[in-house]
Amino acid sequence: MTIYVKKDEGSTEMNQLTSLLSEISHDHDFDFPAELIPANITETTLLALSEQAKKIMNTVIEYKELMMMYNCALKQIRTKFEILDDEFNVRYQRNPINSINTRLKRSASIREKMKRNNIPLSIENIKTNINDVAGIRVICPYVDDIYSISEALINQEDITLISQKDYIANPKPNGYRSMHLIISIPVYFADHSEQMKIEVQIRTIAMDFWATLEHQLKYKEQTAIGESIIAELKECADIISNTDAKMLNIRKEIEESADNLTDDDVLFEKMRKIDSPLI
Ligand code: 0O2
Repeated sequence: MTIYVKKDEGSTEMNQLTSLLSEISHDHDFDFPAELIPANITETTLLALSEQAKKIMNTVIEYKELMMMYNCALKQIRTKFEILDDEFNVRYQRNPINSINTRLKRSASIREKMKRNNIPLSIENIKTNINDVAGIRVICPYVDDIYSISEALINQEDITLISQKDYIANPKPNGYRSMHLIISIPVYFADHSEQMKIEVQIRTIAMDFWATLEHQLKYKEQTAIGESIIAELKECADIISNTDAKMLNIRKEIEESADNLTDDDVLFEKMRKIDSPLI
């Protein structure tokens, strides 16, 4: 954005405008060359410019605040998953979470999505209509971990489940598999609390491997993907799904053979795996 400002010591409105625009340019990377505007510009135009600048600055500040709130919501949900992982680890001696990634949707993607869905661009509309401004992806070793982790999350008192799509039980036609939840979580600030929506994607390492490569192939290459490649990708997704099922069976077989251990063996094994003091 380029705004030209008249340096006129006599006009209060002008001084306010100048400082307002300076603030915007310093804080928010606006392109603001402090140059003179033509001397014949009217006070009415300057006032209108000033009002416009105030509106822009207010929107920028509101947007920044909104992103800060989504970021806080992400910190909170990440902690919830980390706690579940710690608890499962102590109870069952293995981690049901392999890794966690969070992201805030880029402003260009938000704008593009709103345009695509014919939603007028406003802070309120972002909050109401875009469910994936804040996104968290949780990667699990095994398929049953996905269900344990999502159930444990949904059952928490402060979590409101807005929608759930089980693309594992019902994969997308292209082979995409993942558990998708849209949840809302209260976030507490200095003087108020706010319900913030988050998109949660939970999938296995294998599902994530496929989805990451498929996403790159789909979006990085400019040319449309042909039918045969779509079929090959689907085949890979199905092979990966079979492998996931086999790996889960192997784990269960090992766990079943461990059932023959005596109580003392189990206790010894648990103690062996706890490599740090409990308290
Ligand atoms: P990004 O960059 O990951 O955010 P929505 O468009 O979100 O309002 P939709 O399509 O019903 O509504 O949502 P869905 O089905 O829950 O999918 C949303 C997200 O899941 C996508 O976000 C992708 O991250 C992922 N996803 C869904 N389908 C596929 C797929 O076929 N392949 C891959 N690799 N990922 C998929 P975005 O916004 O598309 O992208």
